Amino acid sequence: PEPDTPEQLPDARQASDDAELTEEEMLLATAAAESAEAAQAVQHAALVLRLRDGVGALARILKTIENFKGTVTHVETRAAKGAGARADALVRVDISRQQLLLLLRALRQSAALASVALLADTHVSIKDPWFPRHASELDNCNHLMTKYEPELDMNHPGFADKVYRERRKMIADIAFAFKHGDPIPTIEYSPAETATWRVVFNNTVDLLPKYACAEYRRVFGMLQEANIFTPDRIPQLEEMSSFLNRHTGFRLRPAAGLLTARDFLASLAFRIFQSTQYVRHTSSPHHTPEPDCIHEMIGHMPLLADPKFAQFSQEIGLASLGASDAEIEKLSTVYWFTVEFGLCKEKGNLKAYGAGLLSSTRELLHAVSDKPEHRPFEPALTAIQPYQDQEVQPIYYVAESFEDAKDKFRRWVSTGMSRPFEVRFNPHTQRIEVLDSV
Ligand code: HBI
Ligand code: NLE
Ligand code: FE
Repeated sequence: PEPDTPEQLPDARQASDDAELTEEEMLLATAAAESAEAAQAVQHAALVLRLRDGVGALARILKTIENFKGTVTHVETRAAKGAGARADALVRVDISRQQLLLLLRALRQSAALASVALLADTHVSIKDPWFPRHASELDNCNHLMTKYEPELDMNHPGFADKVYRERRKMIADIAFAFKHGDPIPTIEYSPAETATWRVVFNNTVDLLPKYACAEYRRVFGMLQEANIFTPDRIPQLEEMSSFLNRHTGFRLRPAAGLLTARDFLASLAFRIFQSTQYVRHTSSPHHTPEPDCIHEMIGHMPLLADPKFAQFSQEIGLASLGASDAEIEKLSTVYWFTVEFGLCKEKGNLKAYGAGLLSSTRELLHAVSDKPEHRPFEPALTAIQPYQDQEVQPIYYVAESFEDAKDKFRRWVSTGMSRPFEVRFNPHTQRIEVLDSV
C-alpha cells in the first residue's frame, strides 16, 4: 500500500476525521490554531521511522514528505535492533506545523512503518518524564494501591482474622526490604496455606486439558517434571524466578500487594514480574479479587516461560514507559483483558490464557460457559472497555493467538502513543535505551 493512500485499519482513529487526537497532535493543533502565521512558519522537525521491511520503502516515504511540502534535510538509516522492523530511519525535515500534523497522521497509517516518532528537538513538544532506565531503579517503583487489603477493607475475608493479618504483614515486609539483585527470601508456608494451594492446584490439573491453551499446558508439564509444581508444596519465588530466567529471561521480584499500574507495567519492560508472596485466605480458595502467590504461580508463571507470551508482556511494559496517565489507563485495560482474563481460540474451541482465569476455578468455568459475552480482541476497542475487579467478568476478549494479539497490539501502540521518543531494552546492560533527538 502507498503511504499516502492508507489502507483501512481496524483502529478507532481511522473511523472519522474528528476522532481523538494524541497529546502530541493536540499540541501541534493548538500551536497551529494560535495564529495562522505560526502554523505556516517552517520549522525543523526530526522523525524516527521504523521500517518494517527495510530501507526499500524509504523512497516512497520521502515522496510522501514532499507531498506535504516538507523539505528533507537529512536521512540516516541503520539496521533495527528490536523485533518488528528491519531498519530505523532518522529523517530531518523542514516543514510547517500545520503540514507536520497532517504528515504524521499519514505516516502513522502506513503499513510500511512499524512506528513513527517525532523527536523532542522540534520546539513542539518537549516532555521529559521520569521512568526507570535500569532494573535496579525498580526499587523505587513499588507504590502500593490501598485496595482490598485485609487491614483496611471490611469485605476482605482476612479483615477479622488477626493471625492472617499478622502473616500478611510479615510477608509484606520482605517485599518492602527487597533490593534488586537480592535473593528472594524463602517463606515457610504453613500446612493451612499449603492445603489452599493443593485445592487450587488439583483443580487446575483437572481442568487444564480441556480449558487451558496449548502453550500453558506445555510449560505446566515442564514445571511438573522439574518438580516445581506438585500438589504438596507451594513453589518458592526464587526457584520459579530461575526457571523463568532459563526459558525467557524473565525474573521475579517480591511485591507487597497491588502496585499502581504504572509501576507494575514498568517492571515488565525489564522482563521482571512483580509477584506477591502471601496466600489467599483459606475461606476463599476458588476466587479472590486480589493477586496472591497462588494466582502468580498457577496463573502467570507458566506463560511467562513461553517466549512469544513473554515478548507480548514485555511490549506492554515498554509501551508504558513515559506514557501519559490516560495511556497507562488504556494499557492496563488491555493488560487486564489479555494477560489477566484473555481467551483464545484453538481449533474452534475457547481456551484460557489469562492468569486470573487459570488461577480461579470458579472464573475459569464461568469464562468458557455461554453466560458471559465473548468479543474478538481489538486493542483500540478493548482499551476503552470499563471493567471491575471484584467479581467475575461479564465480558471476555478472544484472540486468535498470542502472535495475533501481539501484532494487533503493536500496531495499535505505534499509532496511538503520544511520547516523542522510542524506547528499547538492551538485554546485555539491562538498560532502557531512549532513541532521542540528535
Ligand atoms: N500489582 N502486584 C501486582 N500484581 C498485579 O497483577 C497487578 C498489580 N497492579 C496493577 C495490575 N496488576 C493490573 O491490573 C494492571 O493495572 C496493570
Ligand atoms: N481472581 C483471581 C484468582 O482468584 O486467582 C485473581 C485475580 C488477580 C487479578
Ligand atoms: Fe495477575
